[in-house]
Amino acid sequence: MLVDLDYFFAQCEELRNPNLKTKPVVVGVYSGRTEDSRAVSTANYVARRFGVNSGLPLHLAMKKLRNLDAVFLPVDFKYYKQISDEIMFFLRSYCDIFEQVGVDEAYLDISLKVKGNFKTGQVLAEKIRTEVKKKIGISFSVGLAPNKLVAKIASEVNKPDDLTVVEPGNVTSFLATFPVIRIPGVGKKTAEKMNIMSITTIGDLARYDVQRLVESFGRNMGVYFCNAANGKDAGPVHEVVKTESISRTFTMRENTRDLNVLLAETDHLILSIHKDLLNNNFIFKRVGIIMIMADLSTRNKSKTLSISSDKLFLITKTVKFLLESFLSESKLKIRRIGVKISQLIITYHK
Ligand code: TTP
Ligand code: MG
Repeated sequence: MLVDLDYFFAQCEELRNPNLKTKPVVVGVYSGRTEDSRAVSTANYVARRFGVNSGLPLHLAMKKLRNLDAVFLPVDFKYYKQISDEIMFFLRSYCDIFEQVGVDEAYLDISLKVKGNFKTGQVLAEKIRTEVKKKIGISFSVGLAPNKLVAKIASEVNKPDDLTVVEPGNVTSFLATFPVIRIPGVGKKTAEKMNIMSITTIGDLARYDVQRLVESFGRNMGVYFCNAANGKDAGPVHEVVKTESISRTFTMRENTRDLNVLLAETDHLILSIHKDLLNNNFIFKRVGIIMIMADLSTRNKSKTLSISSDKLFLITKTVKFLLESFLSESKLKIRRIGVKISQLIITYHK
């Protein structure tokens, strides 16, 4: 399930002042140095009927809503965050794996909970929507689908306050008629380029030769567009973990700059870290080394990988790379060495 809270900042304002519900409500933010550069952060659906959407310069919003008893409010993020936290806490209790992706958006993996049954999933989704509305007073839209990509697109179809279910057998027909811009990662420019190639709908894209897509958009994006258009997305719902990192350190028997001696010690540290990682179902994205030098100063070096992983060899390889480059930069001997992995994510779908 993808849950996206409806017109979130503005709905929060309506929650504390229900009189606003029937009026156009615009929450604005300072986007620059002068008053004139203020833009609409979000607007309720009453205001949207007059063409007022996120990003519109505030003075234009005012023009569009002149004489309509519209209400303009500043952003009170602290208050919105409080409401968001309350909802997210509640949503988390209803799923197997929870991944929050923004202040008003979260993926819920409910596969185990509903034993893969979409009808049961639909009942659960409706139950959650009703409960949140009753308990907290906020409405949201849900996309329920076999994977994150389709759930995201489905959540946008019947906004606000609705549930869209796409069962596995209906994925490609569901996607086919939407414009390509609905695919996450297809922006205005990419859509224009696709249109020139006679690709306007997701269906057109799904039928297009993947090799030609690769030629036009590069290997990664070409393959991604082809998969996405066919409703394929293997990305798991994963929880970003609060534990920032796992690290181990070791004091060298004697101060050294010998790469092989250092690698022999880091190998032990890495094995221990990796065991911890597997036991907790974590994957990591960043690998670092920590050195306490002979003069007791501390140095750090780290590298972010292109994808999250649980692979031992990636830690070993990165540590070696970091140590080599560190030794080429510093002349001092190392007294204590440490290895750290961070940007951890918990996953049950390895
Ligand atoms: P969205 O979920 O994109 O928008 P929304 O919740 O207001 O409306 P919808 O019913 O279509 O989901 O963004 C969530 C919040 O993030 C939104 O309430 C305000 C903020 N935001 C901005 O501040 N600026 C922006 O340009 C956008 C898109 C959102
Ligand atoms: Mg929203």
